[in-house]
Amino acid sequence: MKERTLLLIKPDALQRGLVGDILSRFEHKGFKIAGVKMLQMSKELSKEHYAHLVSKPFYPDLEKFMTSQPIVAVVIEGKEAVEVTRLIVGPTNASKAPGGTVRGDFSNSTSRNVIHASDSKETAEKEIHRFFKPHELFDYKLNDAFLYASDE
Ligand code: IDP
Ligand code: MG
Repeated sequence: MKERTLLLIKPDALQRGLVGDILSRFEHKGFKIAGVKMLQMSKELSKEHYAHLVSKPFYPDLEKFMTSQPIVAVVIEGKEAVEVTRLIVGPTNASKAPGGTVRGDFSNSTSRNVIHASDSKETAEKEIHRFFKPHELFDYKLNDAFLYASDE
């Protein structure tokens, strides 16, 4: 039940005033915000976070974009947080993302797709550690009885 994942609300979303709309989708789904902060990514942090993409032709644009303006990093907690969050976010190419997903509703671009979400439990652990110190994450009570049956 205590699964956690990392979201990054990207510079395009902050510039377009979409932070509240995006965050509310995860709250309304029943997830808990375990941590939240604004930061501006360095080039080094971008290279670490997107290590799987540094050799791609689009990487220079991705790095420039992600480091150009502040972002909002969020740790989301709840049942199957990694998988469900990816479903709410939608596919990488926002042009093809279904309506109802964050990317489908707010973007028509692959490179300016408003949000990042960890893609596996292992990645989530690493990414949370990359962006948050332990004391920046909060363990507080929500009454889960309103969200799930006790046997879920
Ligand atoms: P994801 O964000 O859906 O997990 P990844 O493949 O991990 O997708 O790529 C990370 C980010 O790199 C994407 O969200 C997008 O901003 C950017 N990106 C991925 N593929 C492309 C591409 O083909 N062109 C431009 N940007 C891309
Ligand atoms: Mg990814």
